[in-house]
Amino acid sequence: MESTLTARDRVGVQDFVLLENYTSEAAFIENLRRRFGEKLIYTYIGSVLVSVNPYKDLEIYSKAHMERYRGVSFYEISPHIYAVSDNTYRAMRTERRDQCILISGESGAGKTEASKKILQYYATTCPVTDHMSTIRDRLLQSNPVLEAFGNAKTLRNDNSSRFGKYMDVQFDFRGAPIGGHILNYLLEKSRVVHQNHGERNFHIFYQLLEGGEQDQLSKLGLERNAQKYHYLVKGCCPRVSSINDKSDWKTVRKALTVIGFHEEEDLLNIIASVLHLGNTQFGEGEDGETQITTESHLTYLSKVRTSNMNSTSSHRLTHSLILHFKGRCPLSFEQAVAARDALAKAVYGRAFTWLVAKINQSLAFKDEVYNSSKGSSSVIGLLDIYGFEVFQHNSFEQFCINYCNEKLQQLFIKLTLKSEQEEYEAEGITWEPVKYFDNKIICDLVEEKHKGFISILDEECLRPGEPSDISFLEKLEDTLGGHAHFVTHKLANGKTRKAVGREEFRLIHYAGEVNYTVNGELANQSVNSRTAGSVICQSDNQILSQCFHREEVTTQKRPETAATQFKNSLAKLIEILMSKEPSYVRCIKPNDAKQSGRFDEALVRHQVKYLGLMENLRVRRAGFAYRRRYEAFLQRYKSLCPGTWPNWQGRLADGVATLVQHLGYKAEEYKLGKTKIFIRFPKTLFTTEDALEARRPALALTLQTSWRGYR
Ligand code: AOV
Ligand code: MG
Repeated sequence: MESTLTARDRVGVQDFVLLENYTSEAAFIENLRRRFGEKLIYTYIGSVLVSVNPYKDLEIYSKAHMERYRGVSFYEISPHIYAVSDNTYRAMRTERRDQCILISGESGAGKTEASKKILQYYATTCPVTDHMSTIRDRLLQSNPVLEAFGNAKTLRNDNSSRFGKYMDVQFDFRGAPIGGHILNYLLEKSRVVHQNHGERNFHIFYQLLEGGEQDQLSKLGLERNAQKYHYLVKGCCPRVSSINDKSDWKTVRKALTVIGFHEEEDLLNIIASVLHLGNTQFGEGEDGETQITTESHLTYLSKVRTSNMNSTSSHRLTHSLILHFKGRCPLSFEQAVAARDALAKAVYGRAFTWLVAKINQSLAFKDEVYNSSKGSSSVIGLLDIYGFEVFQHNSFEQFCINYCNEKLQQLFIKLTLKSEQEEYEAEGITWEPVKYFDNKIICDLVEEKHKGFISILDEECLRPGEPSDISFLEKLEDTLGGHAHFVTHKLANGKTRKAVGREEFRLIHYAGEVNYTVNGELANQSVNSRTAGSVICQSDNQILSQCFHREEVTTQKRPETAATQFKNSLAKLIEILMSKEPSYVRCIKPNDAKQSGRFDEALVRHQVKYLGLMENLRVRRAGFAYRRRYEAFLQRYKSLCPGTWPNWQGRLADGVATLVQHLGYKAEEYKLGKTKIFIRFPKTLFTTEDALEARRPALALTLQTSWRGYR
């Protein structure tokens, strides 16, 4: 095939493995910067794709581009997310092994965009029959729906995913998409009731208010003005220039139709009820008791919550808000506010989970329809999960997110080393151990039985008496004091540079140090607000009554803490990923201003560090920089040796041996495996390339491979 590479495509090296000075972080970043300057946002580390967010529409995602990457190997064409998509797809088809693509990077780095591009690639290039097109459309349309409910404008990203997502796409034996399944992780529920300055609540609220029809809004008791709702004004940011809520609303409505969604009215009721809840205010009654002072909202709340609600249940909801469920003692003003917010968060969170379940039903592989493909399907999983996060104040949510990243890093180390080792073994080449930082010690610190962070948290939550955030912190100090990755105010003894507050603990993550506040840690752990749940499960609203099961709110069994739940779901995720063959996309954000063309070196350096890219490169380069199958190597260089030109007739391995001997390769420069040649230093390869170019200058630019461009 003709070369698809132009001179511009060859700026820098397109695979870091071929960097001469591969241990130098400066050289690494310089290569990224040079390529980024030429709008070359993709670069490999072996088969890992590094992507730098261009913050502008590059014209590299057309159907024609997709076609160019079909069936083409990594080395023949410039790096691209489509190359990863295609290679993964082909590996699934030829090896019949489930695959997964793990996308990581910090907020705004381009993970979600990458996952959408992969999905679009499959939707466009995979074969489809008529009824399969339904599934294909549903797979694509699940995105706008989930983004409306699970994404929000943050300071870092105008369309930030506030939940983790793992999506399986299932293919039949012909390679056509036939189904899908989504797992969602840890929605940032606190956003429902509070947003930081400059941030918004979830998109859907603004979409409904902007785009909903007038009579629809009246029915829900809503005004077309986000400013009127307490839950929408905390961030002082009702509008975002890059977002058109009105047209997004249309997109979401259409997507819901494609997905085959019939409970729209109930769903709108829930969105509205959260807004009404937020506007429910409390005051003091004559006897000093807490009262609801905004009856009108409560009326709407009860109206929208259940279509034919009787006055008793309305009354009960009122009471559930202002009275303790169990003890029936009146709540203080603050407690009433907290109960209200907890209810709003619970309702929204459950509705989101329900929505995912609903989408899953619609994506489910239906055996009876696709009888022909029974039993022989394979899966590609896409993981788009929050990256490592460090804020001024970090709480339970950041803790979970960063713990998740520790686990994924651990998986990455294990799998990368494993696959390197396996390749060496398969090729009969001695494995040389690699030095790297194993973050298992931090994972253990968090999750070890009895003496890990989560165990201690569980214990403290269950303990009779008056467990508090501070008693929890003391317990942590007792158990974890002396651990190299755990620091508190008391344990620090002035040894660290950055101060640790009295209500904080610090974890030294593989990616950096983070201080977490324990303020509210214990309160965060109760996963269901039983008080309100008991009323809600009687609701006529189909969605809510399905979300809050009666048994759950009446059961005496202590529910799992949020931390334990998260740990368990993460363990399941890791298990799923371990059973598949992984590919990796590492996303980098070039600047904090969301601007195109700006490359902030310090910011990039930081990400290179905590994405573990240098570590990754070191592992990949540990033994041999380059490896190539015998036939490909011979095909390319046979003209350099009279013995192999024009055609080698014997065994391929012998041909390659003859060739490299003639080229003067020294013994320490290469090894011959069973099917591949392994070359230790890029320089060896470059010298050979120079020889080739000297011999065939005219051909050099049209060659099918691009090794020249690596410099
Ligand atoms: P994220 O998923 O990694 O952040 P996104 O995928 O939402 O980040 O990307 C953020 C924004 O960057 C997008 O809305 C686009 O404007 C732009 N962008 C990203 N990738 C590309 C690309 N390949 N081409 C053009 N623009 C792009 V978060 O969800 O916040 O962690 O929680
Ligand atoms: Mg995202």
